[in-house]
This record gives sequence, structure tokens and C-alpha cells, in this order.
Amino acid sequence: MTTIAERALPTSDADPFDHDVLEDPLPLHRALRDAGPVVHLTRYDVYAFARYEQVHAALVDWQEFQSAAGVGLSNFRYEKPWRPPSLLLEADPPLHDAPRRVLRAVLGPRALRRLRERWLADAEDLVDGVVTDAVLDSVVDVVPALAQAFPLRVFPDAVGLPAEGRKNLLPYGDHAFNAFGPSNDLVAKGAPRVAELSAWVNAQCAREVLSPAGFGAQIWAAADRGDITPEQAPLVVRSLLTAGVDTTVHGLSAVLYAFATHPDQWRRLRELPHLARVAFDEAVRWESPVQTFFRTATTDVTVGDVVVPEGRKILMFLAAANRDPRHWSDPDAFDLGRDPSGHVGFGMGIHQCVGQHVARLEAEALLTALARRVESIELAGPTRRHHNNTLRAWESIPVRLRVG
Ligand code: OVM
Repeated sequence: MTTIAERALPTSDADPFDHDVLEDPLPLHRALRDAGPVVHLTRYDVYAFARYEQVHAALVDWQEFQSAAGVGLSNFRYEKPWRPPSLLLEADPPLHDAPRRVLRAVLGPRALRRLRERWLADAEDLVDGVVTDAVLDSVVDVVPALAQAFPLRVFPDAVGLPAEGRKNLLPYGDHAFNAFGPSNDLVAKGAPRVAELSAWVNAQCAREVLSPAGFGAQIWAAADRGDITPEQAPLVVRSLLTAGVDTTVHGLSAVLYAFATHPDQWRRLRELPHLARVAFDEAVRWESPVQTFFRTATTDVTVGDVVVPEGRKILMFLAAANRDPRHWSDPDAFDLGRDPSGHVGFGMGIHQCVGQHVARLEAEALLTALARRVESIELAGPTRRHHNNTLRAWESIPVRLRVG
């Protein structure tokens, strides 16, 4: 006999972290959304939300869906985290509040005004060089040439990092995002370098290492004012180094791929360059560079006809919510005419991406510079995905740029 509870809780034996799924997660996302508001993933014995309504509700309900037990598969109540937990990502109020306030001030729109002119000029300069190469070589891989090059050019300087060792930022972030998943081959691939990369990242968080005017120094200044403790300051700097590079690289790759495959939308941006920010948010909705995060139930939570028991992990499919036809019209279309606000690609609620203004400024600078110089962007060969347990990423997007 099937009980009501069993009927109400559909199950799936799919592995969201399998390479076939990472290559193309859209079929799984649709199946999980259609299965019901909550699905039991038998393989990991966790609950899954893939519809917009439940993902959004969980994101804004930090009281019932905590982050302090980790936002990956690993439950910090029982398992030792691979590094000391983040004071932002892996903390709840009240511990979360002071670090969050400090970082919000350092990375907020007002603070970024002093970077704007320089970043716009840097983007023009980078695009000039790429366009010149494109005229000579004809095919450009925009992943290394633009999506990686631009954040690596502006962000480490803005943080105040020394020049030495910056190449460690991408592999460190890649591993950190893999570590939210199960300990599969992707985590094993990163393991040999974890000690070395962590040592480098941790060393960059010290006050003496950071240049005087950057984000890092501003975090230390907040510790001097007593807004956070001196023990907290290095961990807050670490959040910048963990979450600030790979995310923007893959966000920029996403918007560049979107334009390379939607020439009509590129023409639209060329005509109305002020759409650059909307275009970036639409790409974050459409591609969801951060695909998933977990929460942990702090009490028995009723969702639909199902009880998610206290202490259990819930996998929130941000990417599936961002294409849920129950919420979005024509969700698979990349469309500069839509209002993408309300997407959960940056999360929602008290943990919503604190660096989103930095990401938007990078995107605006790069897209504006490109739109000024480039008439068309066309795929010029096979694209290659980069697989990561949390990120939807590109390894290679070869394009032909027509200048004009
Ligand atoms: C952090 C952090 C925040 C957001 C994402 C993330 C690795 C890390 O505070 O360290 O991914």
C-alpha cells in the first residue's frame, strides 16, 4: 500500500553532479520541477526544490532554512568542513550580520563609484587589444581573452592584492565551488593543490599584504572601528577571494555566449547600450552561473504535502527556478526585452550576493566597450563546457568578431 506521504514525495535517483548532467542540466531541471514542489534525491538522501516558488521561499526563510550547517552537501553538524566556515555564506544571524554589514558598505554602489571611470577605461583598452588580434587572427576564444582577462585585470587590484600568485585565484575558487558538491572526481581533481592554494589565499588576507586603498584594507579599517573583530577581518577578505573571481568570469562567459548565439539581441544592445546591465542580469537568469546551493532545515518544515524533517539538507536548484515556466514567460529565451529582476541567480534574502554590484559594473564596462567596437559576434567552432559541482561554466567559446 502507498501512504499519502509516499505519494506526496516524488523521488529521483538522478545525480545532479554527474558529468552528463553538468554538461546539460536542463532536462533534469525540468524533470525535477515537473515531479513536484519537493523531490527526494535518493542518491544523496536529500530534498530538492526546483520550482521558483519553493526556491524563493527557502532563500528568504533563513530561520527555517539555515546556512550555518553548510550550503553544500556536507552537513557541518556531523562533518568537519574543509576550511573554517565563511562568516557570510556559512553563517546565520546574529553572527552573519556584522560581516555582512561591513562587506555591503565596501562593495556597495556608492563605494564602487570611485572605480567606475578606471574600469570603463580598462575595458576599452582590453577590447581594443582583442579586436586588433581578432582582425589579425580572426578567431578569438572569449573565455580567456575577455571573461577571464577582465576580472583578473580589475578585481585583484581593487582588492589590493600583490601581483605575485594571482593565478591561484581561479583554481582556488573552482575547488571551493566543487567542494559544495559530493566528494566526486571533481573534488578529487582539486585535492592535490588544496593545501598550497589555501595557504596562498589565507596569506593574502593579512593586513600587511593588502595595499592601502583596496577592499581588503577597508575591511581591516572596519575592524579598527570595531565593526567586526580583528579575528574576523581575514575571513571576510577570504570571502572576496573565494567568491569574487570565478563567479564573474563565468557570468561574463554566460553573457558573451548568449550574445554569440542571439545576434538579434546583440543588435539591440548596440542600438541601446544602456541595456548592458539588464543584459547581464538576463544572462545570470538564463544561465545561472551558480546553479545550486543547499540549506539545512532547522525544524520540521511543511512544504506542500511534505514534511522536510529537522536537520535534513535541501538542495535548491537556482538554475531550475530561473527557468520555471510557472513563474517566467518563455523562460528559455534570452531576451533583453524582459524584466529579469526577481531571478534567484544571485540568491535572495539576507545572503543575496553581496558582490553583485561589482559583477554588474564589470559586465557593464566590458559590454559597453564591446558594443562600441564590435558589429557582430558569431560562434566560430565548437564550444566546450567546464564542469564544476556548483558552477555552470565555459572552458572555451571561439568566436569571430566583426569590427564596425
Ligand atoms: C565565501 C563565499 C561566498 C559566496 C560563495 C562562495 C565559494 C564563497 O564567503 O567564502 O563560494
